[in-house]
Amino acid sequence: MDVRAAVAVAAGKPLEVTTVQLEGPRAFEVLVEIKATGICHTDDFTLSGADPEGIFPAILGHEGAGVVVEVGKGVTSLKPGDHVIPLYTPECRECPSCLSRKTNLCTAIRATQGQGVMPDGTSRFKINGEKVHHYMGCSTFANYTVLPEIALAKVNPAAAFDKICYIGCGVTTGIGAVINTAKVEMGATAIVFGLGGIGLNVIQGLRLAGADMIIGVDINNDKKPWGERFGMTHFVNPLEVGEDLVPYLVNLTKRGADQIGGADYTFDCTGNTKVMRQALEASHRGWGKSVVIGVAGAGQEISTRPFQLVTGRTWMGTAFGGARGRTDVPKIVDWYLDGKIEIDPMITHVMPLEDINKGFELMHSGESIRSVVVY
Ligand code: NAD
Ligand code: AHE
Ligand code: ZN
Repeated sequence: MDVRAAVAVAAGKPLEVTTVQLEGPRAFEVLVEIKATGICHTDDFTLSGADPEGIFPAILGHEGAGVVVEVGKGVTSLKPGDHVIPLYTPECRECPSCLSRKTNLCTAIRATQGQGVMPDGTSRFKINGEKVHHYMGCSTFANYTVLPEIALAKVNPAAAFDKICYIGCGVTTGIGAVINTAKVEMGATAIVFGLGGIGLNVIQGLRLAGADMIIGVDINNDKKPWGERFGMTHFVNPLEVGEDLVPYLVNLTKRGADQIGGADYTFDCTGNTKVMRQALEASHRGWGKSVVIGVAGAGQEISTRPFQLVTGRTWMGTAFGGARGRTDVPKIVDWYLDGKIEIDPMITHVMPLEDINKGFELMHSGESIRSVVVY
């Protein structure tokens, strides 16, 4: 069938909105009509050429929501009409990783996902007979796409697609980093570096977990009211502190009898490796946990003095907030429907597919929190 898609033709070039041919679902695959998709910084990262796994041409997008149209042979858990959220971290419930109960990083189809193809090694997308790659197993910048059954979470049909698409990455990543990865407890102190589409969800996750002191750090002062809106208690602009950021933050987190300072939990939501180091070193001696969420480009590395770890800090990372998609995503949709978490105010811009490049511009200028494309 012919579908409308925004195609990433080459690194650093704007997406081209055009007609693409999509083959129907093969065995254990599902055809989904995508109704809405968010634009995440990771889409921009791959489009920029910084992603070692970036392949062109490809149909990017991994933060979608839609409806099942057709199921391939062998599909048992979904049927036409079901509302679904695509999962770039699938949940097969059979691979050693899923069975370990120690990680959400299902390995059933990760290799082919990274190669931009379906699990059988082929692509369902073509333009005039030429192969176009899938992206993160999702390709939500197309109004129809094909995904493996294990990469779809069935969700409550009462929820609006143009809001819950954000649960497909940003919301789950931010809240999950707090609850699943860091396991933040009531009364904790925390520092969130980068108050964009992910960082604000870390902040609302911290509020949900009952953290006392939630410090937001961003080089853009416009993010201050945004952080406050979701539970931030203090804001720091590194460009304005007038001294080294780490000692400044350590000093800020000194409380009562504890004059050592440093936050119980810190989160990098920037993808900047220098910020990742600051986040680790601003965590508390003896027990601080620092979670890397941001994605850094090919060739970039993190470093610190090993003494930072010898003295009890833990450096950890999270993908999709440690969430097991088919199990956890439907619950997060219900949290949204029950008013337990907020999504609507973070969706600052909505646009048709034709204007998708505008969504990337709004991200670059720092004007948007999340742009959502509606089909
Ligand atoms: P975003 O562009 O919406 O937000 C980034 C924020 O960081 C902006 O507010 C920006 O002003 C701020 N910032 C930039 N440099 C800074 C600095 N030096 N100090 C402090 N703040 C700074 O991006 P996003 O969608 O929130 O994504 C954030 C990062 O998380 C990206 O690297 C993205 O690829 C990654 N990500 C990771 C996962 C995961 O599963 N690990 C999931 C989604 C996104
Ligand atoms: N392809 C990149 C890594 C990109 C990356 O880390 N992706 C995150 C999700 S970001 C969503 O916005 C992730 O899930 N990682 C785990 C995985 O298996 O990809 C690279 O550096 O090669
Ligand atoms: Zn994302």
